[in-house]
Amino acid sequence: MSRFEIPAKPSPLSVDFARTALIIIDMQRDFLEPGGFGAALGNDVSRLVAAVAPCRAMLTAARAAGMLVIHTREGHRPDLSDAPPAKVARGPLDKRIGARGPMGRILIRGEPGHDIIPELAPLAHEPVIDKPGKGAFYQTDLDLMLRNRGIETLLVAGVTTEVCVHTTVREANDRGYRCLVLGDACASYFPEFHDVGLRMIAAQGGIFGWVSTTEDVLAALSPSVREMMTASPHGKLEPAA
Ligand code: C5J
Repeated sequence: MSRFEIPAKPSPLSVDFARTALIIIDMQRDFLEPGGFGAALGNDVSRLVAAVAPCRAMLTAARAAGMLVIHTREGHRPDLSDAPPAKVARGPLDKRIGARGPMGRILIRGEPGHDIIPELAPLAHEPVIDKPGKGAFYQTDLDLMLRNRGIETLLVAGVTTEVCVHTTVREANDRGYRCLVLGDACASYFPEFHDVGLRMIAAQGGIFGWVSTTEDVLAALSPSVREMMTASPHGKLEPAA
């Protein structure tokens, strides 16, 4: 594949899709559905739904284009040995990491709530990075995986914009990757944090990276991939049925 120029803030970004990976951050039931970690923290989880269709559209296009797709999940071992006590000891006892909830133990690997939502379920060959922190590089083999594949650019989507997306973008930026954040494929429980989070990434000449939209990235992909996508009644791009 050749290089494509993608409209973005603060400036268009030239991307070689053969050296690009799509990374979808923490689209887990624990963050998007009632009864999980996000809800335990008092958040309105319905605010994250907006990111699902754009993530799905981008995921379908990336797969069709043969792009490396990586999924991440935030969570901990059942014995909590990888969970810093300072992270666990927050909030009421019955709502902490490891407490039992309607989707199993909160933010624990192997529990139903820890799963990625069915709409974005990984395929068998797609790496899933289980991370104990907010950033996808912290205590994981993500960097090794990307370097082994010669990846230079990351298309970043997922939740939440100002927490795990931001932390991952900052970590990636420090490691020399170009991050193109798909603003509409990210979401936050706090719309104002989402907006400011995206502005922070592109500010100061792109201090952490670039911000674009799913639609602009899809438009840059090959026409055959684009033909697979269809506009939904809500004006969002979705995979054709
Ligand atoms: C949070 C995340 N918000 N995936 N995690 O705790 O952003």
